[in-house]
Parts: sequence; structure tokens; C-alpha cells
Amino acid sequence: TAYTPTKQDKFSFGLWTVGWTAQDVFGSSSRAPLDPVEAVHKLGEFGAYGVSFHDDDLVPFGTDGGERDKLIARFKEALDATGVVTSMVTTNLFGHPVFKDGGFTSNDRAVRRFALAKVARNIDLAAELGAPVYVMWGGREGAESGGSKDVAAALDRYKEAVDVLCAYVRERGYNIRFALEPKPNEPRGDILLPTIGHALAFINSLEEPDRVGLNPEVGHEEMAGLNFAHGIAQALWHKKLFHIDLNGQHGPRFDQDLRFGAGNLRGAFWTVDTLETGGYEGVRHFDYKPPRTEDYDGVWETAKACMRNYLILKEKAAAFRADAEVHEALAAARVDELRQPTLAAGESLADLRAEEYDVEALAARGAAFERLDQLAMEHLLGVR
Ligand code: GLO
Ligand code: NI
Ligand code: NI
Ligand code: NI
Repeated sequence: TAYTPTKQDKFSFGLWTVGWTAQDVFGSSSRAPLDPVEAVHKLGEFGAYGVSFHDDDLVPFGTDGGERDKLIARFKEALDATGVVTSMVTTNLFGHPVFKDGGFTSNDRAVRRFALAKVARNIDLAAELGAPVYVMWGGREGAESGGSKDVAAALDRYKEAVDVLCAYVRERGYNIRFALEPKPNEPRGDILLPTIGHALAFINSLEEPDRVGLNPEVGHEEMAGLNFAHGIAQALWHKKLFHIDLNGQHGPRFDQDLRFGAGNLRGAFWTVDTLETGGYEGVRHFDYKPPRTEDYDGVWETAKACMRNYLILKEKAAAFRADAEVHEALAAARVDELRQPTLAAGESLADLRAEEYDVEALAARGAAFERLDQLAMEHLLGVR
């Protein structure tokens, strides 16, 4: 039936999303821990294509040797039984107090060395499980105060870490690309690489920039007051949209991690439109947190709703793009004209300077954007 996800839709979920036990800054857990094996079975049953995880989601921090192997083996069995794939792997460099000043950019050099060793071990597991993308979210890479962090030195160390890890996957022959996840703040007062734009610029300074792209998250850009659809459109333009974290957010406040479609619904519509028309080929990955109010029935509702909302919005966006009146409105708004180079072949600035311009007439032309936007709104509201 309509809006029922299949593996072709390439939906994936972090184990830490449905598995969040809902402890927050003001209160303890409201849900019992979820076995990763059960998470895989449930998500597979609902039609998900993949799962992602932090090392510590699968193997609690400090678990070694035989016990670690056992946990990995039963996880693999669940993947085999359900056909769910490992679509992304990442490292928890934020939970343990050792990372209180960051992993790659901690002022404490011994902590930085431990952090890199922790990532390398988990990259081996990612390769073993066939994960194509390895995410780096530097949630603790930052500061609360001005004097405590030498930002230039921190960026040197950030670059050193990413360069060393790029060399590692190259030497091992792993088929893994890295994706940096920007976030402006929370848990640190200010986080390094705060937005898509900062992270794109940082990638250019790396030794092997082709191995590194982005994992932008809806809520993170919106916390910074930015337009997420524009952000991912630019990431796609740079060929750097390697992965995505879809969720919902109500403007610049704490990281709400609502299910996809909640929060800024109009933003979600343009996000889906951009992903579906902009050549994105990765998974549609949800990074959200089922609210603390919910029991596991509520958790599964939110997981299904993320996928359902994506499929509903995909249908709405496709209907918008197919609508004859929208085609007219797009033409009236000269949207296609923007694809024409400003200078014709063979022209130079001298030709432009020689031309006569009726500036008043140009200024008097309406842009006709509001009709177009109203049509989009009416598709979204379900009245067209
Ligand atoms: C937190 C981040 C976090 C990352 C995850 C993957 O705000 O969104 O959930 O996505 O650690 O590295
Ligand atoms: Ni987040
Ligand atoms: Ni995220
Ligand atoms: Ni978030």
C-alpha cells in the first residue's frame, strides 16, 4: 500500500535513535535499554534498508576480547536474518568523561592519541561489516570559554586526525568514505566546524579531500538559523553529500531531534524535493530521538512515521514538479533562465558594458515567486 517503505527506499536508522533510553540533562532514563538485535529485527520488519551505530552502541565502552566478539557475532546474525545492512558506522567520542574536552582536539595530547586508536579499531569493524560511510561528529570538539581553546591549533589537530585516518583506510584498502557532521553547539558551548559551510572549507585543507564529505543534519543547521535544503543543495553542488541525518527541529533552540517531518514541515518538503531531484544517491538516514514521554510502542510509531513522512513528502514534491500550473509558474518566475550563463559564448565584459539597459523597466518587473510558493504550499497542504 501507499507510503509503505521497502528496501529500495534506502531508509536507515541509528541504533542510538530507537535505542535512546531518554535520559536528558534534567532527568534519568524513561525507557529500558533496547537490545541492538531487537532493534535490527523491528527496523527490518518495518522496511528499513540499513542500520548505523557508534562503537559503544553495539559494544559497551570498555568491553574487550571474547565478549566483544560475541556481541558483534550476534549482531551479524540479526543482519543476516533480516537482510538489513550496515549503512554507516561512527565513533562515540563524546559519552565517556575522558572526552570532556573532545577527542581529536582535546588540549590533552594523551586523550587525542586514545581517541584516534578508538576510531581506528572501529573502522576495522566498519570495513568488516561493509559499511560504505564512516561519520565523524565532533560534538565535544569545542569550548565554553574564549581562552581555553586555541582554535587554529585545534583545526591543525582536527586536520591531522582526519589525514591520519584517511591514510589508514587507504593503506588497508578499505572502501570507506568519511562524512563530517557539522553542529553549531550542544553539548559544547561552541563546536568546531559549526555549519555545512565551515566543514566544506575545512575539507579543502585536507591531504586527501576526495575521501571526505559531509553528513549534514536537519536540526543542526536549523539550530544555526540556516536553510537546510539550501545547505544540502550546496553540498551536492560540491559533490560532498555523502550521507544525511534527517530529523525535525523548531528553529534555533536546543537540539530537539524530532521525528522527520515534525518541526519545520515546509523545510522538510524542500529537503525531500532537493534529495529526490538533486542527484543524492546515499541512504535516507534518520537521526532523531523518540521523545522521553514515549514507551516502546511510541518509539516504534516514531520510527515508522519518519519513513512514512518521507514517502508522503516525496509524493507531494513529485506532484508539485509534475503540475502543469507549477510549470507555468516556474516559467513566469524565470527559474529556468537562471541556468543560462550570464555571458553568451564569445562575449566579454566589454559587450555587457556597451549594452543599453532600461533599468527602470527591469526594476519594475515582478519576480512572480509568491504564486509559485503558494502552489507548493497547496500541494503540501493536500488541496491540489
Ligand atoms: C548529535 C549528533 C549525533 C551524530 C552521531 C553520529 O547531535 O547528531 O547523533 O549524528 O553521533 O556520529
Ligand atoms: Ni544531532
Ligand atoms: Ni546526527
Ligand atoms: Ni540533532
